[in-house]
Amino acid sequence: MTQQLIKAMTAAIDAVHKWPAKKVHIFHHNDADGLSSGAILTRAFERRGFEIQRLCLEKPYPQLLKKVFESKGALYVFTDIAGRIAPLISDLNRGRNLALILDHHVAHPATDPQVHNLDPDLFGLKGDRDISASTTCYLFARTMDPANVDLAHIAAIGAVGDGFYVDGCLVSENRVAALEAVRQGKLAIEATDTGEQYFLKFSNQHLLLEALARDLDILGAAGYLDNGPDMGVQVCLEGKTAMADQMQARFKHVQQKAFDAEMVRLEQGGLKQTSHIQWFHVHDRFAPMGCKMIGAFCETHKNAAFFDPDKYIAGFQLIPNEIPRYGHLPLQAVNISMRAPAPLEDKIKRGTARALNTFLPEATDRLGGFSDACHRLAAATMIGIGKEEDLIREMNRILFEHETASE
Ligand SMILES: [Mn+2]
Repeated sequence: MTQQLIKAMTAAIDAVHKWPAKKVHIFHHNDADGLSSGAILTRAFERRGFEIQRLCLEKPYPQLLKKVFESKGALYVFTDIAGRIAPLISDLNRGRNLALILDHHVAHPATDPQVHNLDPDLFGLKGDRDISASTTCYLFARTMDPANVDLAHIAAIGAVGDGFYVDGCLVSENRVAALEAVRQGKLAIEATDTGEQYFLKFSNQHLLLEALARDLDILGAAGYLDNGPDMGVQVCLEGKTAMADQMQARFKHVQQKAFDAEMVRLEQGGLKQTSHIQWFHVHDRFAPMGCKMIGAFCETHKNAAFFDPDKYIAGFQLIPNEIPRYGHLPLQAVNISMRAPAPLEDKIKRGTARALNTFLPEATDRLGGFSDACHRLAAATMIGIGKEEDLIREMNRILFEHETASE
């Protein structure tokens, strides 16, 4: 499995070396895994003498990809995003640019020979257990140059950030990378009652990896439009600094204030009830934070007393029409994020209620929206502004059809 992946990586690296461009555009996600992936690729390509242009994305917006792939001769690398949409990227590219995808989400093969989808999901590895995007990037970097083995500890940051453990421990390729970092004296593993804890040892710092990953999530998400992602990448490469701590505290404060205000609003009747779904819209009240804040809000507060425990929760947030470092992008879209209160979550796990990924993407498709990563208990998609109520109605329709069909 891993052998096949390394073979495909070797072919992609050959293509990179034959490609005339000496500038690489790295598109990475904004959570701890995406930031550490961006950091590993930055270092690996820098060492090969490439000029680096990093773009941090909350989602791989088709509108953005369309513009990006209008160019010719460019070198693009996507990480922690885009594995699933390799066919779309292939259609947009049509041989004009060289594109590499180092994601670990469920993937589809590329259909353009100039698009190399190196998502381990296509090589028999499980992205929600065996390998994070950061570990995928680490394998890629090591294949490019064995000297990049010194980036193993950064792979561990992303693996812990995504939080995929078996019995509380990193496994498979994630574990191999973590043990390599231990061998180099950059990581310490301590056994606990429930598994393991991981500590990162930068020159004079001893950081609990889980806490570092949560800090990176805040830098990347709450600080998305305010240079948080670049600071996150820097922290991955060089460790924490007073400036990083200050920035993170500032973003956390903004987030807390916005979340508290929204809770008051919902308690005072801001929540709309429908047959199966309770929903609300924060419009631009979470600005200037990124559009994934609505997911963080739903996740944090899904068990609040005012939510009906038997209904799905849906929150909408306007997506900013701006991509940091790229500029204006008229998306005119809203992000919807969904969760379930604990009692409904239990029913989904037992199979007596429908999982979010069985109806949100379908309803989104019917309205011409865009879905990327949807899971059973957490899901998000995007649709055009003004279609919010239609989307709720469409989902209720699917859920109702299911009910009557199973009666
Ligand atoms: Mn990831």
